[in-house]
Amino acid sequence: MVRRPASLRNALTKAAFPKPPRVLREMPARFTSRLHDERVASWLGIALGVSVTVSFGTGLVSHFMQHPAGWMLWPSRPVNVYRVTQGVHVIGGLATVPLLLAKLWTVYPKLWQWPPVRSIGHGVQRLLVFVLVGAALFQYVTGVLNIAYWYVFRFYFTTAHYWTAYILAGALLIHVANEGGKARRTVMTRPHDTVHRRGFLLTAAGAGGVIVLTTVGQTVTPLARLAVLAPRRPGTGPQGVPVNKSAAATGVTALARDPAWRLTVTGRVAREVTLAPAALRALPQHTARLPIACVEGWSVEANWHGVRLRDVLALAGVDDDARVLVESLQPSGLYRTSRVDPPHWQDPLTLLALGLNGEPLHLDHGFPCRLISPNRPGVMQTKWVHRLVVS
Ligand SMILES: Nc1nc2c(c(=O)[nH]1)N[C@H]1C(S)=C(S)[C@@H](COP(=O)(O)O)O[C@H]1N2
Ligand SMILES: [Mo]
Repeated sequence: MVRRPASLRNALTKAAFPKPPRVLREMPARFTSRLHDERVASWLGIALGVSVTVSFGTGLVSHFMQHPAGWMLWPSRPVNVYRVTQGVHVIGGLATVPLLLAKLWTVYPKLWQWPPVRSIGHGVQRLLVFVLVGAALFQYVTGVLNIAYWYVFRFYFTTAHYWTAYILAGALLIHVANEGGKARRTVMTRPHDTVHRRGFLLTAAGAGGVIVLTTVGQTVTPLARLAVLAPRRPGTGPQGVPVNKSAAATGVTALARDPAWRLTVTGRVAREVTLAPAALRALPQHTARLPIACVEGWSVEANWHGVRLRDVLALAGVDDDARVLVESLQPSGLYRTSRVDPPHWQDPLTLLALGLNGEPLHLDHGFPCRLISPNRPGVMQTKWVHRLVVS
């Protein structure tokens, strides 16, 4: 701790904070539970530290898969990487909420300490704790609201959640540097009292476990029936696959049903190609069993039927290192296009799907044609495709 000259300390405590207000003088009497204690706070802190670190790592994967820097080439295999990292991110994050609440409850008497600031060092430390708590609450609250489609916030979720993650990670790092040693020593020594910490900690962990059990079915299909808290479940929606954005919601219905629909390949190509539905069906047809893995944590595996993207690009004669922008009929919206890099478009499992689970593609799943590719966020599995622009 930073030591200040006694005169400055006295000035801070005596002059600035002469006497605590009455509510604060009476407050400590209300914190009767012995669970507001160092050991409980330490265990919860360690669990939160691990969980936030995992969320940060999986969150970065999610961000850079969706917004790859120019030099980043994500592999297309194993097909389920994104499904697993994003499932861990969302379900792990949900399970952490009770731990965070338990931790805040445990330490909240410290909020009322008097004087609020004892020295400059103490003031900086407290400020960092406020940043830590604020960033953590922001991440968990916006995360939960986002998967519940409750967009009460005015800002764009993805950007805010991404940048706040760095604030949270930085504040956590400093917090671990300040308190980590103390927490480690605390949990390493044996307690000699009769405080019932174990019951409290197990309750918080159990609440997290219940959340996992009631949401994991949104991505682990055999547990779908347990997924009572999950916003999306396998088996719901047309052709057994949930729909996020319907054709009606995006205003593509008329365009998608237009008999004049054609798929065109343009940009840096040897020859432009225009394919009618019959021409697409005349190309070699393939089936790929691949998941739709939404950023919101749900995922569903399905059988997709259609033509290989690489076969279509070969007709136009594209370079091996080409990048392809897949464009939707959708007139506007963030997810009307997606970029497909060589590892993905060269993968034989990457299809322009014309069918799903043995039937022609449903309008809400992207009829007449949608992209489906392994190890890729759901938002990049573009529906109602009509143009491939090569660069
Ligand atoms: N054109 C277009 N494609 C899109 C979207 C969209 O809004 N517009 N949503 C994406 C999202 S967020 C997901 S999770 C998947 C969902 O696919 P599904 O509706 O076939 O299940 O489609 C993706 N493709
Ligand atoms: Mo999604």
